[in-house]
Amino acid sequence: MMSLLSILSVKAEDGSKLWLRHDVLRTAQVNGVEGKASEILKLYYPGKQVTLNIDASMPANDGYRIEGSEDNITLSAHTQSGLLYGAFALLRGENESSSPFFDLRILNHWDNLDGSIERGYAGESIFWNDSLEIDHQKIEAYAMANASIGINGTVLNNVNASPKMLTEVYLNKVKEIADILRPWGIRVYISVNFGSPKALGEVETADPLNKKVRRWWKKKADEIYSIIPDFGGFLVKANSEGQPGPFDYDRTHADGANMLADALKPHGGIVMWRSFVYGAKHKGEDRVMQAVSEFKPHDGEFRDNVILQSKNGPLDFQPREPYAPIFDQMQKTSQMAELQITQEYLGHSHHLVFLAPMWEEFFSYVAPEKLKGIAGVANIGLDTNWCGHHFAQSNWYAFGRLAWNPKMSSKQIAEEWLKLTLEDQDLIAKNERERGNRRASRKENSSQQIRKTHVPYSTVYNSLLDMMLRSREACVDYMMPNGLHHIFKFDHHYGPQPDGFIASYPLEWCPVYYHKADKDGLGFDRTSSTGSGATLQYPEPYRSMYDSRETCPEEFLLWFHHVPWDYKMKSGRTLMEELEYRYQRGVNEVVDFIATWQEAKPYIDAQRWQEVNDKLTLQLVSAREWQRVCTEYFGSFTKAE
Ligand code: GCW
Repeated sequence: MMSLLSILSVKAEDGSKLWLRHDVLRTAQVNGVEGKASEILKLYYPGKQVTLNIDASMPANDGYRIEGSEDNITLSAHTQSGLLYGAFALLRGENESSSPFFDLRILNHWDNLDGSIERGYAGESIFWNDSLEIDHQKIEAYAMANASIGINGTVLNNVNASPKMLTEVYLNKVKEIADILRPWGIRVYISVNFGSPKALGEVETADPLNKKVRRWWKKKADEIYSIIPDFGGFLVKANSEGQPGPFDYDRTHADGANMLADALKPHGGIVMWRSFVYGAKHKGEDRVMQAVSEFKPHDGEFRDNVILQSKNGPLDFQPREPYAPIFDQMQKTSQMAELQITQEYLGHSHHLVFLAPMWEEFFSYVAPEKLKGIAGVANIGLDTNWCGHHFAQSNWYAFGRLAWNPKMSSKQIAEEWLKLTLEDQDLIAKNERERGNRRASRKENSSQQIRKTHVPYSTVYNSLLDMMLRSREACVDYMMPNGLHHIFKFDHHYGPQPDGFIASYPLEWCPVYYHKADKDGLGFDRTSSTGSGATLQYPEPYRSMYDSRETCPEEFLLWFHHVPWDYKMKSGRTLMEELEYRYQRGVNEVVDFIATWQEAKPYIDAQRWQEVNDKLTLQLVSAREWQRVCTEYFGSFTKAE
């Protein structure tokens, strides 16, 4: 068996070990059931006596119970996975029992079969490449990382799915991957192309009410389960951004989803049907309203193994959006939230942006109790450090921890991640010693330099924590403050293009459609009286609050209102002055992050320090570009005659 040792004995600090940097091998006495949990404990848990115990009387989920004293612990769970999660909790130094909030804690990989990744900024796919070779070692390391934060499912391919995924060659690869992931408690799922039976030339149509089509999917499901008995199910993007779907045959989303659900049902599989739709049935309507318009009439029509999967906001993973009202509107349909871990609109893998505060904000509007599960669009690729930016690892980590417990605070998550991932006890000790020595000799030499480079670790730690927690708001400020949205460059969604308009493109892709700047003011009027009426999709108290310019929170002002340039904001500044102030504040934050990182230098290994520093330099260039382009562009309207 390939040992875990070989997975982890990678060179010093290149980020490849993620938050699993237990490099001192210790022996622990482990009694009881074997499996990944005992393997992990044997390797990493300090010479302690841990008894593992499968307890069928515990609730039938992945929870665990930790009992006993420090050096004589009993870890119990209903499932093997529960033991594994408990083992990782012990490694994090926890001693409390816990069980997962969501049963479905799933990563979505937008990986194409040729190895490229849609909106991936950390190298090629860890699963797919033209030679169809599976890197077992890599995938096992991936599995362990996921298990360590409680993730229990993964969708292996892009929602813009190739019909080839359902052919024998690829399904055999899915099986190979499933076999590696299974011992780590992770199920595999795949994205399917709705038009597959037709695209593969096996049936002349993909009409979901056609008997041959239904038979085709049933047989396909049987085939999949014959090789992967614990297969999870399908994720589907239908009639969205050019993907085929039931509308092509004048059928409904429910017709389409239910056909797939019926095929999977005998095997216990589920369908995750996405609500990310626009430009199909309700073309011309305000884009943020279209999901509710399309799905609401079918609430109650979906099978019980269909889950509607919606992005956190009604538009598209912007740095800040109000929550998507579909979560309130669909009352008889099971729902999941889709969060984006990869930073498509938040600076790719160049910007340091910790996303947990954004997700915490989402859960403050949409109670986790409303949801059956949670999906995160992965930021993982073949880069040595997995995520492109060392700090982007914290977003993968945060997603897993929130999927386990959506009530965890982003501060708690950041603290855990920082300690596990960045702290180096030897470096801290060495520098604290040196600091002591320097202090002693300060009488002779009290230069600024010494004081600057030798900030105590506790101060540095607090600044790093603070930097992470402020980073998302900073990004909102330097990109799109006060409710501005989707003013990105067309092709890569990295830099600003507020003047973006291409006549041959759908209007919903053009920045000018979203900010509606003119000589009178700025912002998208979505009010019930003079605008699109999107506010009406929200229940009270949000409906009235968002509908009125006076009560609308300023962070969403330009999302819901077209506001005069000289409108007085709460700060006393005019709208334009406020925007200028926010853009500057965002840039200042990045300057401050760079200073924090400088202070942290003595406490961080050289390679990771340098790599993060290089990225911060780029982030500042980018933040300044956003500031300059946007303030100049919007400013030009205030000067218009
Ligand atoms: O925001 C858009 C992205 C597309 C993505 C789509 C979706 C997978 O720019 O790249 O396609 O969302 O979520 O389906």
